[in-house]
Amino acid sequence: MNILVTGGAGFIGSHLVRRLVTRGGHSVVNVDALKYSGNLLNVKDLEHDSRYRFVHGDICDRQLIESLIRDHKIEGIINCAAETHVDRSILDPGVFASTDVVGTGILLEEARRAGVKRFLQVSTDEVYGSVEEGSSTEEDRLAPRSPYSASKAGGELLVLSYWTTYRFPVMVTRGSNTYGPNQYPEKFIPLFVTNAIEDQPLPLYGDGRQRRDWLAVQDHCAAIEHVLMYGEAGSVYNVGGGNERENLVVAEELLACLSKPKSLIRFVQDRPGHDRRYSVDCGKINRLGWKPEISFERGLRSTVEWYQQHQPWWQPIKSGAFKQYYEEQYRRRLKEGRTCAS
Ligand code: TDX
Repeated sequence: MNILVTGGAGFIGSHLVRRLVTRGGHSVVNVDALKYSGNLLNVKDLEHDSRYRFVHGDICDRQLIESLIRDHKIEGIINCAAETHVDRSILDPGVFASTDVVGTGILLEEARRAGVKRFLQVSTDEVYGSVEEGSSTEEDRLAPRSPYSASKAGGELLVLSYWTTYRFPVMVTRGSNTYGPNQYPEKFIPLFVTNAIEDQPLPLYGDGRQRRDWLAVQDHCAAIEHVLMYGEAGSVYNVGGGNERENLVVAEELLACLSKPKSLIRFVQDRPGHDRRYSVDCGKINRLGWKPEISFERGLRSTVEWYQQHQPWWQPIKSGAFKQYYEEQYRRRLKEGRTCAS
């Protein structure tokens, strides 16, 4: 299949592109705007593969998308391009609506006009909002609570409307918190692992008792490929890792992997509107034939090892433009934070 992956130089996108090319035998065009978290090092190993092509561009560029679909005879599209970080969406919400809603709409419309056969929107379990008890099923009401999750909800509703209105064959996956190699170090696990390697404090929001369901990036990509191939048009599929943990417990586990002391943890001012818990019911995608294979213990250990062994990947990121964001987000918080003992 000729597949266009958007955001393929990002975290999930790069793992997905590699999987589709090397395991699936597909021809893949990767279009990525290379914004702050897009990184060509993530796909460097594919550079000389004849089934792979990188194009620097934005999903908001209608002409570019139109010509890419036509010139490469694209049959399937997977939209991984997105602004993804909740904390950044609190600082600067506008860009989230531009990329995650308007950009998705442009890509979708060009796909429909060109008669693309399958369109998969990579979404998130955050669209359900905070789930204090039980697990969300695909029929549950959407109740996003941050500018990020509201933008992702808007994007996927637009995608789903194309099935209802045009019978354009779309699918949506709602993945849980994804972790693994190559994740930009603004996210919880890579931020905490890289800070711990450098003996820097780990800024844990609030009481640290929020719960997330952790999904290894390799399992997430297998699910996306599976839905692209076998998913029912017009359908939504939850994708969870089955590894629900409190943030504090994850912080302690990753410190143990690194043999670093718990005293590195700092309880800091909470994220505004912080969702307490996410949990998705995965019965539907299980019935379609996918289940996760990587235990959290194994996945976390290998992720920690990857960051230990790839300091040349993350150190330039943390000492570059990221530094300014980190200062803005954490400096005052860390000054006012407290350790476990205090
Ligand atoms: O410094 C931090 N301290 C902290 O306590 C950061 C960055 C996070 N946290 C907490 C907040 C969350 O409860 O850790 C948890 C995970 O935080 P993030 O990595 O920011 O992820 P989350 O907000 O849960 O959203 C993620 O999962 C769904 C991704 O960022 C989204 O892109 C995805 O859609």
